[in-house]
Amino acid sequence: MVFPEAAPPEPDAAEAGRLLFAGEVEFLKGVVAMSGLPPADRAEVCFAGRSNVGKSSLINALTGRKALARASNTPGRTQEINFFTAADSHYVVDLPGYGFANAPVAVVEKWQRLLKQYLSGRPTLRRAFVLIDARHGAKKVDEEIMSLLDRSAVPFQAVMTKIDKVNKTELERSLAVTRETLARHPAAYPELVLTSSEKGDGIETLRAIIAGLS
Ligand SMILES: Nc1nc2c(ncn2[C@@H]2O[C@H](COP(=O)(O)OP(=O)(O)OP(=O)(O)O)[C@@H](O)[C@H]2O)c(=O)[nH]1
Ligand SMILES: [Mg+2]
Repeated sequence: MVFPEAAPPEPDAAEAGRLLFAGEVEFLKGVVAMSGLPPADRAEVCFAGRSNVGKSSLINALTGRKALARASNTPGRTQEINFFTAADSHYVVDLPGYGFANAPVAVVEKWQRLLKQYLSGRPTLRRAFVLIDARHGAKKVDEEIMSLLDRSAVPFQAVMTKIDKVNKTELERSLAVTRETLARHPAAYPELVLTSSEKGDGIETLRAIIAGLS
């Protein structure tokens, strides 16, 4: 099968992932312009996805802290590029959501521009995780981000979110749509991760994947 689910990590990889997030994970800063980025001095991963897809919740689940990255019911809540430090070795970055317009046009444009600058201009960005709601599968705006990542040569990996909200049939359907989309994108990593921040599915796998990127 193309784009199979990533296998659960081997014990060593799982332990490395656990350790990475077991210590202090701290909020470093929120960035509103490229000039505010911290020095590119360590491995970095970011979480991209439509507004409300569950980026902040996933970061909270990875760190085991409920309110580290702000998660809310209000789409468009995360409007800055938020940097978190994990074990002095990684930056974990929570991005503003895309594809949501309930904000002044000028504001939306400003943060979309920043998002694009960041995704295409960060040399230490090892992988972008592109989050896709398991209820919907990849949409046109997701594909736009994937194309930007292709052009910027940033490897990305699809992460299905909220799998606790769908049954098997619905999941299979959205996976099929997502796989079809991924197949058009050379920067797509060949495995995807199925997650639920609510129930914990896929969290150990994702921790191990991030720890493996250095
Ligand atoms: N059932 C369920 N709900 C989830 C899950 N992940 C996130 N949610 C809910 O989805 C909503 C949005 O989550 P956020 O983490 O704030 O989404 P976001 O992608 O950071 O949103 P923006 O910052 O606005 O782009 C919240 O109400 C979360 O509680 C999940 O795995 N399962
Ligand atoms: Mg958020």
